Amino acid sequence: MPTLVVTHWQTPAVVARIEREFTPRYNTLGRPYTQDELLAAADGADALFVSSADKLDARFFQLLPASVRVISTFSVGYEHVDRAAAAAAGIPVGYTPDVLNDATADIALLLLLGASRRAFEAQQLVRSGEWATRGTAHLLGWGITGKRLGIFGMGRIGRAVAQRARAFGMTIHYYNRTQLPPQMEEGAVYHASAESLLRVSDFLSLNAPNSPATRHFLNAETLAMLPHGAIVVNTARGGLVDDETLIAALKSGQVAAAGLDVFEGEPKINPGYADLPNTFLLPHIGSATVETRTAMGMLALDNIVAVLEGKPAPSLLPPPA
Ligand code: 8YV
Repeated sequence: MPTLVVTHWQTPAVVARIEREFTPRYNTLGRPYTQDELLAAADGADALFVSSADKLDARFFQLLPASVRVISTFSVGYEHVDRAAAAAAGIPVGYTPDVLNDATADIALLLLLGASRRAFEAQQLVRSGEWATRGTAHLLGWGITGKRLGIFGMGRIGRAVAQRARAFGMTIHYYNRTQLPPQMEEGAVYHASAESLLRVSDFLSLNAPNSPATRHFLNAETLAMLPHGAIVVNTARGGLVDDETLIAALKSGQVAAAGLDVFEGEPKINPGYADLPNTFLLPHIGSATVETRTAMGMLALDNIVAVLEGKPAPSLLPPPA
């Protein structure tokens, strides 16, 4: 059986398959491998099952043992993989698109509602025992029905967010590099520029990948384009947001509330977020359901098995631009 390095925890169903089909080498350190530890573990292995915590840069592919024939990452995001270096080394890299669309879009709606209905403050009131009166002035939030939701990045997850938000009576606007065909837009209003989208976004959902083009997309200049009192949610990557400027906007009221599942530099987050009452914060759990994590693990393994058997793999990373 081929030897597989597994760098992170997997669900019991995925582990059972690994045990059936591979000779596994598990990371038992209780933390991600350093790059050198991963390279050492890869020595003599046929395949690597990694995650976004593993940095697969040019150095990694230069030093990768020749035994390794395929790598698959347990993520849809692939900013941790240098695709040009992988291609130069002749190593196919699989990833896990699609299977996490619904789970991640669910979390976007949880953030949207959690932020707009002030769920953090409400939880605190109940749990602290300070909820003493049946006051009608308590914790007034902002309704979502009839509001405009701007979606920055109308890919698979963005469209799943749109589908859910429509059911809440929101009007969907979006910016994407290319306009979608009408059957995929389902009535959503296309904006050819991000600025135009921002100007109408009562609510803004970030759903674009992290790249040099999207880094710090949300900054002092773009936050000022939002309608005053907008609500921002992010299930994509923390790198899309310039934290200090969002925190300033949350303090000034330009942004009424933010729901964030992802953070630049996570798991260390800018402490300014935790000090604010108008943030609803989650620890990157967009894909964290048993069903989704199992589906991601199975897809990652499907990629590995296909390449090892010389068959077409279901989801390899697109070639570098
Ligand atoms: C995972 C993710 O939590 O798929 C992605 O890109 O960010 C999440 O689904 C993460 O990759 C697990 O390491």
